[in-house]
Amino acid sequence: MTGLTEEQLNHYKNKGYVSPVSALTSIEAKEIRDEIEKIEKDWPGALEGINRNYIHLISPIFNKVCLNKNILDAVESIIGKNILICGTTLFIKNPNERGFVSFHQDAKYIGLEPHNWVTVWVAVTDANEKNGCMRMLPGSHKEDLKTHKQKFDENNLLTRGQTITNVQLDRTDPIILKAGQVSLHHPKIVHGSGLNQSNDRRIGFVIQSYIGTNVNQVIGKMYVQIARGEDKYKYHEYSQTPFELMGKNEVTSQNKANEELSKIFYSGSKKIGKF
Ligand SMILES: O=C(O)CCC(=O)C(=O)O
Repeated sequence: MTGLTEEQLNHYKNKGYVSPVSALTSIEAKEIRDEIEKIEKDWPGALEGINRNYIHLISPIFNKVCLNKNILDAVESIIGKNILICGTTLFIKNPNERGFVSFHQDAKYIGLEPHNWVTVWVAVTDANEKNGCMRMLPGSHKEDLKTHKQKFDENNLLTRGQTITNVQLDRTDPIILKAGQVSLHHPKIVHGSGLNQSNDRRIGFVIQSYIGTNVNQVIGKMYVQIARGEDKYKYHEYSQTPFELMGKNEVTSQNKANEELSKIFYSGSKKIGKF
């Protein structure tokens, strides 16, 4: 295992994120983009709303990304050798839309305890300040979970539009990535992203998240796959590896997982958002 260098690991421990980490080639990143754009063309709506989640269950190409050795080595440096994939999400910002992500902490509503998990953001396209890359508030992962306002803004790419207010932009670090590079962030780090002001799409394929096998789901039920090591705890349901793009079994398996995910996302909320 290669994994993160000591410097990268210290950065993660001190700041709550590490970036950029080399993972895929630009050709592999383009393969993901092509797969996304093929699905959008051949199955309109198939990646929208709740269906932007668990997309590694409907495509062998997306599934392969989750098993990428460079990514898993980096993840292993943080959470140890017994690793489950417990979700994927697409964060797409098209140039003509007003999509943004309010500042939030991932651990707030997801019910994964303890916090032995990490999120990997795979740059499918380049991500930079012009096209609305993520911004991290360094060190904020050391603080408690904060109050989030549930705003449900139409252009917010988060489920409830959950927002931590009064985050000073000039105290945040931009996560600038080339297509194929990844960043890794801690469950409690405060992060968000602004508008895409470029004339191309900004696409993030987010493995949300890799969890240690010792991590339970305290709100609902989650579908996982083993990425590395051994699962002695068996806390979760297992989903099948996809063999065929958008096959019947693959779509059924995604739908089942998303039905449960939706219950977790909106647990205790009076309103249901569009994702
Ligand atoms: O893609 C973005 O801009 C935000 C993604 C995000 O919040 C996350 O990966 O946790």
